[in-house]
Amino acid sequence: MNKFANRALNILLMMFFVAMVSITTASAATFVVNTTNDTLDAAPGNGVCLDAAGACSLRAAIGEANSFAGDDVITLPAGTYTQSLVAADDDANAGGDWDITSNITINGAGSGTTIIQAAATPATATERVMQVTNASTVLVGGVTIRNGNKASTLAAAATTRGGGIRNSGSLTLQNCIVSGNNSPGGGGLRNELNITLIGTTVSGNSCLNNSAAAVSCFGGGMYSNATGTITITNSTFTGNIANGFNTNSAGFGAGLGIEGAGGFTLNITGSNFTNNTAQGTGTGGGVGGAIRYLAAAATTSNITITNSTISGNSATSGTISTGGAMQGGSVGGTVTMSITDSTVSGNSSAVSEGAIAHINTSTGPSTINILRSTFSGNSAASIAGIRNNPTGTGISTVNVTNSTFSGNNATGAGERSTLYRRLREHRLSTSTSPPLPATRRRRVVASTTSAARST
Ligand SMILES: [Ca+2]
Ligand SMILES: [Ca+2]
Repeated sequence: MNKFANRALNILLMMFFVAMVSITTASAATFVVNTTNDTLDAAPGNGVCLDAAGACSLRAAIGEANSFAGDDVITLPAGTYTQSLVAADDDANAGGDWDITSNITINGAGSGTTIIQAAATPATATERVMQVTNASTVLVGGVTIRNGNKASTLAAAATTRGGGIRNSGSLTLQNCIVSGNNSPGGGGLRNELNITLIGTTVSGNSCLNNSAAAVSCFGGGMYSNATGTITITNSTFTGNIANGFNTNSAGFGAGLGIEGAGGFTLNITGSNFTNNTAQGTGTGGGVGGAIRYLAAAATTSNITITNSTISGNSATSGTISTGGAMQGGSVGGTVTMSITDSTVSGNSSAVSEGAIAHINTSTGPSTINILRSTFSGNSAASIAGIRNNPTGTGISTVNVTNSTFSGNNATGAGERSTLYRRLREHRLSTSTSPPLPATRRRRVVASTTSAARST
């Protein structure tokens, strides 16, 4: 291409770019935050972000963007943005959590420098950090979301769902940190539609409640009850806790808990689930150290885990601790889980299933496909590796192809590894392992707790 053709192309590209910019700006506005104060916009909907003091705060920008037509963008510079306006449990962005009610993009300066917090320290706030209240499309990039706290006696209470963010829309978190948040129904994140995490770390969050009664908690890092899609790419869940610390309580899904009555899709790629802890007391226990997955009705759910690592997670204490890495299955529907090019190692359960406890009480089929993956160093008192546990009439199958099972250790004096022993025979096998014979389908997981659901 000669230089004249090059110049013509450049001019054309420039014209195209200018056209695109004008199309974008015609239907939306960009609001640039310039104060860390927590203030209301003085005139929502006029296209200008200004509080009574003449500044643009995060709350004013969200309030203006909620009211102003178009898909708006908020530029959030480095700084620490702390809630100070009070409006308990409101969903109109008047105070407490920042409420998003329209399509908004929030661009932080980076998760190390742009901090959005409910309080300066963990476990002191009475509000979550942020809420997407309806089916809006929201992108939040380059921020830390921290120190939200919605303590409650009820795991299922609507107002207490989600310590960091409660999402009822289609939310993407890109290059964010979600840390130090707490709620009995989703410590860091609570998803009720679609959520995508890209390059995001969910760490040090917890689900617990302050009831004296036997109330369990669901999802230390994230909890989803959606009939939607959960996409986790190049992200990390670490150091989250599901703490069912009340009498006879359970902690479900320390890293991630998913319970979908309408079927769900969970795609995990290039991500790590490490050192998450599920714990409980009495007749309860920890259920799913990294991930708890449960299809709770006659629907179809699909899980893919690719190029990912699940290690060092644990289900501890209580009498039914189960699934050091994962616990779940189907109590009415069909679940297919494919684990490909991944590692499940060093997970432990105080009672049973060091790696995966998979149940199927339904009439439909349930399948785990394991391809080119390694299960090593997992441990439990009973069943170090995987338990495939169909108690309904549905056929449950674990297919293992080109994978390694090594050094998994059942430490108890009672029943040892059932499926694990069988899987070991297929170490480095290119064949497909058949379903367990009926004689090996034994030891029903404690029924009420393992099937328990939040709402
Ligand atoms: Ca305004
Ligand atoms: Ca709210």
